[in-house]
Amino acid sequence: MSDNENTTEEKLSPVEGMKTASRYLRGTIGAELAQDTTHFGKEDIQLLKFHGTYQQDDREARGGSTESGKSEKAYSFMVRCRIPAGIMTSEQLLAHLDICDEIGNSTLKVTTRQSLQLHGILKSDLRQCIKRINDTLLSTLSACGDVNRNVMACPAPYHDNIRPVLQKLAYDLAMHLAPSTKAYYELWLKDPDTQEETLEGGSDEVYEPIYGKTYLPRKFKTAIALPDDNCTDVYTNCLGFIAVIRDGQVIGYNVVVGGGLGVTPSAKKTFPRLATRMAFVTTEQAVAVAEAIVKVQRDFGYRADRKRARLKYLIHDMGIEWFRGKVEEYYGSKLADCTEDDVREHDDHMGWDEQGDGRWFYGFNVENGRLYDDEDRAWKAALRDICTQLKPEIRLTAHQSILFCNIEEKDKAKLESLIKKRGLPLTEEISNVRRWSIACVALPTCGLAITESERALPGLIDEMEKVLVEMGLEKELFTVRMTGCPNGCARPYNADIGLVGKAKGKYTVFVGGTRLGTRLAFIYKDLVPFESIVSTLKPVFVAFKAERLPNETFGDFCTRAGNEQLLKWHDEAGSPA
Ligand code: SRM
Ligand code: SF4
Repeated sequence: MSDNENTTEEKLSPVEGMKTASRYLRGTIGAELAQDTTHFGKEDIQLLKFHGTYQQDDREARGGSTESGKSEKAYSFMVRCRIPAGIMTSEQLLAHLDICDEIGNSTLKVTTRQSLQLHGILKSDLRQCIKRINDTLLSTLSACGDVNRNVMACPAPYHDNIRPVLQKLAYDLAMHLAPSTKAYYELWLKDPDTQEETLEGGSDEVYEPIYGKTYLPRKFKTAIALPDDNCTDVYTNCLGFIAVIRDGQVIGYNVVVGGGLGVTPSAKKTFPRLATRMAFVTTEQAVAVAEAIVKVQRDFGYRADRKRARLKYLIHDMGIEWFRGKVEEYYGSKLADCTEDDVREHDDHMGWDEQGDGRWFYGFNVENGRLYDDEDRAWKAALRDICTQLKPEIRLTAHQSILFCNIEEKDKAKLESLIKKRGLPLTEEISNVRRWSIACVALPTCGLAITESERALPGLIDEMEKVLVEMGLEKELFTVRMTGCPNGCARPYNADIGLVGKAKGKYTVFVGGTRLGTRLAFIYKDLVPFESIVSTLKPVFVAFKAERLPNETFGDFCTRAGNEQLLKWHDEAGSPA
C-alpha cells in the first residue's frame, strides 16, 4: 500500500506543507525556544500542537502595549496532557497543581476528554513545564495535533472483568498510535545544550511507521464504552469500541467509526455526525484494526480543506461499505459483522460506590472542570489536602470531574470533611441539572471563542435550577452542555440541551439529544441572547411537565413533539427572544 496516497488533485492545505517539511515535527521549534521572544512563528505554532501545546493570547488583554511602545498580544501557552482513560496518581495531580501555581495562571482544567490542561504558561517556561510533566511519567505528546488524541475509556475503578480490560485497551491504543518521532525527546526532555537531531536520512518506516511524514489529515479521536455505560460518549469519536460482553467477560468490540461534532454554521459542507457501526473485532484484533483505520484515514482522508478533513466526511462521502472494505484490505482479512450489542446506559460515576475489593471511590463533581482557589471555594486546596493525606488514585471523567479511588471505609468521612472544609459542595448536595452540565473553556484563552461558556454557565444553571424547582422538575436527569463557539468541545450537539455560542452574547439553543449520546439534537431557537436562554426554554419545560409520557426524558419529549410544536408553545407563552 502506498504511503499517504492522495485521492484528490486539489491543492493541499498549507498545514500539509508544514508537516511534510517539519522533519517529523521538529520545524524550527528548537531554534525558536533558544530565542528570548514571547511567541513562535506560524509554522511552529502548527507543529507545537503535536507536542501538546497551543500558542494563545489573553483576549481580554488585547490592545495593551509593551515597553517598546509597540502593541503586542499577551502571549502564553495552553499545555494539554495525554492521560489514557484519565487514570493518574495523586503525585501527578499534585505536580500539575504546583506547575499551575508556579508558572501557569494558577488554574487547572479537567477536560471533556479525561485530561488536564494548564493555561498561561509563558514561552520561557514552556520547556520547564513539559519536562516537569514528563518527570511525573505523564506526557503531552499527541494530546493535540493531527494524530490520535487522548484515548477515552470508562474510568470507574471497579474490580470486575470488564473495566480493567477496557482501560488497558485505552492505554495500549494510546501507546501504539503515539507518534514515534524523537523530536519530542530532543526538544523538551534532553539538555538543550546538547541538542542534536537524531535524523540521518532514514525512511518513514524508521521514523513514523504508522503516520509517515505528513501524519493524519486532521485530529483523530478514539473512545471505548460498554453497553451499561457510555460515559465516554463513544459515538462522537472518529473511532469507538463498544465492548461485547458474554458471561461477564469482554470477548471483543463492536467498532463504530466516523463520529465528530465540529461544524461551521456558514459552511453547509460541515456538520456534526454520530459514528456508524462498522464491524465486530475480537480483543486480540482491536489494536491492529485501529491501526488499519488510522492508515485508511491517513491515505484517503481529505488534505485540501481542513474543514472537511475529519474521518467523518470521508465516511459520509464514500459510505461505510467502501470504508470497511478498505480497512479489511489494510488489516489483511475480512472482519465479522457487529453483534446486536449497543450502549444503553450512561453513568457519571458521581458520589460513593464500592469498587468490589472492599474499598470505595468517590465521584467529585467539579463545576465545568475548572480548579481554582478563591475566598469562597478552594478546589486546589481541597485536592492538595486529599492527595497528600489520603493519596487516592485519581481518575478523570469525560464530564470534567474527578474520581478519588481506593478509599478505605474508615477514610470516607475524612474525604468528605476535606471537601467541605474548603467550601465545596459534595456531589450529593448538587442539583441534578448542575451535575449533568458541562462547559468548554472559551474566553479568555480560547482563540476561537465567540461567546462566554465556562464562566457563564454557573449563573445560567442558578436560574434554571429555580425554574425547575418551581415546576417540580428538579429530579429530572438531562444534560446541559454549553460551548463558546460551534466547534462543540463540550459535545452540545447530542445533549438534551445544547447551548452554542453563535454571535457576541448570543447562542443557538439545541434540544432533543439524549443523556446516552446516541441522537443528535436539533435547533430550537437561534441567536438567543444569554439573558433570555432560560425564559426561552421555560415554555418547553412547562409543556414537558404537562404532556410527557411516563418516564419520557426531556430530549425524547422534545424529539417527539418536534420543533414546530415547541415553537408554538414558545410563541403562545409570549416568551422573549
Ligand atoms: Fe476542542 C479546538 C478545547 C474537546 C472539537 N478545543 C479547540 C481549542 C484547542 C481551540 C483552538 O483550536 O485554538 C480549544 C482550546 C481552548 C483553551 O483555551 O483551552 C479546545 N476541546 C477543548 C477542551 C479543553 C474543552 C474543555 O473545556 O474540556 C477539550 C479538550 C479535550 C482533550 O483533553 O483532548 C476539547 N474539542 C473537544 C471535543 C469533545 C471531544 O472530543 O469529546 C470536540 C468535539 C468532538 C470532535 O472533535 O468533533 C472538540 N475543538 C474542537 C474543534 C472542531 C473540530 C472539527 O472537526 O471541526 C476545534 C477547532 C479545530 O479543530 O479547528 C477545537
Ligand atoms: Fe474554544 Fe469553541 Fe472549543 Fe469552546 S467550543 S473551547 S470556544 S473552540
